[in-house]
Amino acid sequence: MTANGINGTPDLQEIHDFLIDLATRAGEIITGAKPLVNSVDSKKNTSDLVTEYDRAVESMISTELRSRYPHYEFMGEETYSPSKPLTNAPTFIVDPIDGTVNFVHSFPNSCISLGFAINRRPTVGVVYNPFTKLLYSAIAGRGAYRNRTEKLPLKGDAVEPLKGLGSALIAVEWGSDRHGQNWDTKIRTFEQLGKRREEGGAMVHSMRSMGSAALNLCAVAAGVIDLYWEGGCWAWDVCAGWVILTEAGGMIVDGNPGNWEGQLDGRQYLAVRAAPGGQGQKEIIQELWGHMQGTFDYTTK
Ligand code: LIP
Repeated sequence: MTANGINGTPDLQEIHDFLIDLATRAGEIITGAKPLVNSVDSKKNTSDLVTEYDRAVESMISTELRSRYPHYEFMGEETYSPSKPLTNAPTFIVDPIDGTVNFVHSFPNSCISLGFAINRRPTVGVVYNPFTKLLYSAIAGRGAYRNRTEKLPLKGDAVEPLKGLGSALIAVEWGSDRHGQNWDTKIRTFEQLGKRREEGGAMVHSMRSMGSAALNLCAVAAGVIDLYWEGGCWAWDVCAGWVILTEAGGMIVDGNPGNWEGQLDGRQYLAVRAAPGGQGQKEIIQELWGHMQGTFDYTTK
């Protein structure tokens, strides 16, 4: 077996350890930065931001990964081209700064999200918030951990069954698509999830918008958030967090009703935390799907 993919099976432990090393180095760039809200560049609109630090971190990470693993593919948020979609090939899937809006406002909830997928299945994941120094990581089949040693979910055997939306804390995100069908679906569903039961709502405990898909998935993996529902993310937002969540006993399905197999590049996701024997996982997914007001459509946007 070789580590660099020239022959044989990828050495997942070696990849995991290298990704942690890269995330730590990237963290130093990010915490040493002084982004200016008023001079930041935007991409498709004023809430879709990119900074020189996103570009510098992606450049460092892609250079290192291409040099060490020249036979694996690379997909990164800042260099992505729709003409090179995700394939079955072993692929590093990287978001240099997930939570860029938080980063430019110095709101300390951003991370480096480094994933590795084989046959489109998230296989290694490393998510590192350099402001809180919390590191989440997992290798498929080998469990998920916080700061390398604390097994996820954090409550371990004491993790509670899911009792439905009425006692759930849910992560949702506003995203940067602020018009049309996808926006309407989000906003109307937020209202429905929050509204009291007498009026047909789910009256969830509450909703949180923390601004980073990868950290949301890690919060669900840790068990401190029960569900995370979003449309509009990309594979680099979710690849690393996906394997961390599923290794922690969580599930991830389609953000639209009915499809129990979430797609890595599907752009709409519903994640649910671990429960003893999976108690209540499927039921709460169906309950959320049942409360959706409309559906997402990212096929043409
Ligand atoms: C962002 C996500 C955020 C989501 C945005 C965007 P970025 O990633 O993590 O949760 O709502 O649509 O994808 O742009 O900060 O890397």
